[in-house]
Amino acid sequence: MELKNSAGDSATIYQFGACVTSYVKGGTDYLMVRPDAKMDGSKPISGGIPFCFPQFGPGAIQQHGFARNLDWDIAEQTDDMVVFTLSENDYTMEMWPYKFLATYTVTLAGDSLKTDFSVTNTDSKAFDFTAALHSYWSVEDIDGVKVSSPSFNGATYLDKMQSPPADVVSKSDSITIKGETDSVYAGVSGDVVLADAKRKSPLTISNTLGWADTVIWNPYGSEAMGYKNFICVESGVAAAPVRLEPGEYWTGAMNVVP
Ligand code: TA6
Repeated sequence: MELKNSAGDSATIYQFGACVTSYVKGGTDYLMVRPDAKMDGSKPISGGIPFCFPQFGPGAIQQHGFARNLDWDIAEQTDDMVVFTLSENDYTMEMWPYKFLATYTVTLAGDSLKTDFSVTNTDSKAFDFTAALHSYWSVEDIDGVKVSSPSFNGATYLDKMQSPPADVVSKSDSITIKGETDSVYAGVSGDVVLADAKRKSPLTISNTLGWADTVIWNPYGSEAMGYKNFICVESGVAAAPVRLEPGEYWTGAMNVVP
């Protein structure tokens, strides 16, 4: 489906995985879909803003969880806003035995793309989850990219390129990509700014609620994945799980501000 606003901006969203695959403002698409992505539902969409829920990364259930593998329901839709919902079914219960209601609202505002993700525990027992918006931001050239936030400086990150993965303390407030990178920064939230040397103005990934951590991923050198033209700067609760008691809910809000 496509959202449009009066400024001429647009966003394309697939019901499969509730995945936003493009956000065009002022003629620039700020999202990227990998050249090796499958768009036919045969695997999760590798691009745009895929969902990782109820598990980020490898673990007890399939990589990145099931939310990106399922058709979400559309609860509400206007020209510039859509509300998706997802709840348990036989497939999810077999993998993760909890009842839940996930709600994802995407709004094409005049100045930004707004996302709100809420999870409610509708079960009679507590559950833990991790999650992320595995956002693929388009860039002109990865070698000219800098990702900044004051909270990077002093943050501990899990460097997944080490074997085994190891905690490292960051000594800088910005990140450039010099090789394959897969890092989970605990406590990096708020405004994370993505500057691209070949673009006039930076993109702000504004985490206003819930999303507590930031994941940086780029498969540097992989032409098949189109590594030169994207960086994943992911808004997550990935460093530590969120626990929800029956009836409790959690909300993560992330706005993309060009
Ligand atoms: O978020 C980083 C990461 O978990 C990497 O470890 C890498 O595997 C990537 O996501 C892509 O995962 P996918 O399952 O979409 O191929």
